Amino acid sequence: MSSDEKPEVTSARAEFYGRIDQDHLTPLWDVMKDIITPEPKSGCRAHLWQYDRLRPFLMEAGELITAREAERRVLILENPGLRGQSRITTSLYAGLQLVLPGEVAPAHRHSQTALRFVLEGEDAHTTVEGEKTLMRPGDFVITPPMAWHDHGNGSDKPMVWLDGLDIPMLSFFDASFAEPYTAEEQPVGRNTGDSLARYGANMLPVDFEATGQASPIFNYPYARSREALHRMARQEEWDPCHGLKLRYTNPRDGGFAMPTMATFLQLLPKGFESAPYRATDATVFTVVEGFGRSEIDGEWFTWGPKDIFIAPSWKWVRHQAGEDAVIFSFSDRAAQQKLGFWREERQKN
Ligand code: 1HN
Repeated sequence: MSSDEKPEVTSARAEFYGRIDQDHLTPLWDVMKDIITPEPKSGCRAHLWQYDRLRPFLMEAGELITAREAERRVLILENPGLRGQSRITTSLYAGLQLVLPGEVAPAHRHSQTALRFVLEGEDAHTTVEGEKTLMRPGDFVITPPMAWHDHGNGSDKPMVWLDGLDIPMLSFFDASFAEPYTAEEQPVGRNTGDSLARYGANMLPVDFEATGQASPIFNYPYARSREALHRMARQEEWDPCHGLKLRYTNPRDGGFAMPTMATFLQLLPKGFESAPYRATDATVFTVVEGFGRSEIDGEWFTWGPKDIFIAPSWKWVRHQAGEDAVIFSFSDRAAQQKLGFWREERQKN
């Protein structure tokens, strides 16, 4: 576009703008430079939350309110540039959820897609559409749109996971629907592990027909994903920007596991220094193993296990691993690629 300047507001123009304003009209030439920017311009800021700082607040919340009363006992991670909007990035919601031993988070369903990434605890469960899965640290669990889901903790330790939902996207489209189930827990009609056996062995039932766009696998266990990365690492072939990075897929078509959100697991070997990278999908990272630091939009963030950090859209990111590190991440890349405007750029190291 021609220049950064807006056309001058002469008194005749101002008088005209005032008159058409009453008819709910406004001149494009006065706002065009603000709405069609040459590059992404976002309120979303780079930020890191240290798990050690968050955990005591979460446990305190555990004493203040039950999972039953809260429905979901979650502390929302609000981007410092987007306070009050329940957003971790412009298009995504994230929070830390606590389920204490003996608790139930009651069954409900909604049009938003949810992902869980387990940070702490062992063998608490979530039930999705009649199948219960036990969760362990590093497991990536999906709740598809309008799927009934409830959580419970039959173990003797608190369970904490990172929730990621496409709430701001559904709000943008005014497409939010939600309803409670008629009981606290839905009936379990399938065996634990059934969907992983059926859809997660690089095979599909011979006459498989997909219902909905989300993956029919709803727990991608960390043990398997980690094994894949560590085995691949022996080959010593690193992507300059990502180290080794795998995306979670839907076995139906090899696409992302969820329709709106993309999820990834990457390994950065000890001493690795990635080349600067940027993309239009603002990304939420959480560290599973290892220590390191990342430079995002010119600022360094030092991270360790369970820390959560944000890379906003189109800001340069580079990582340095102090020891072998495994990092989970999610973004709206699945939606952006379907709609055809996702973009990335790499720098040479
Ligand atoms: C939800 O259903 C869960 O099921 C977590 O655990 C967080 C945030 C907003 C709306 C629904 C869950 C949520 C949520």
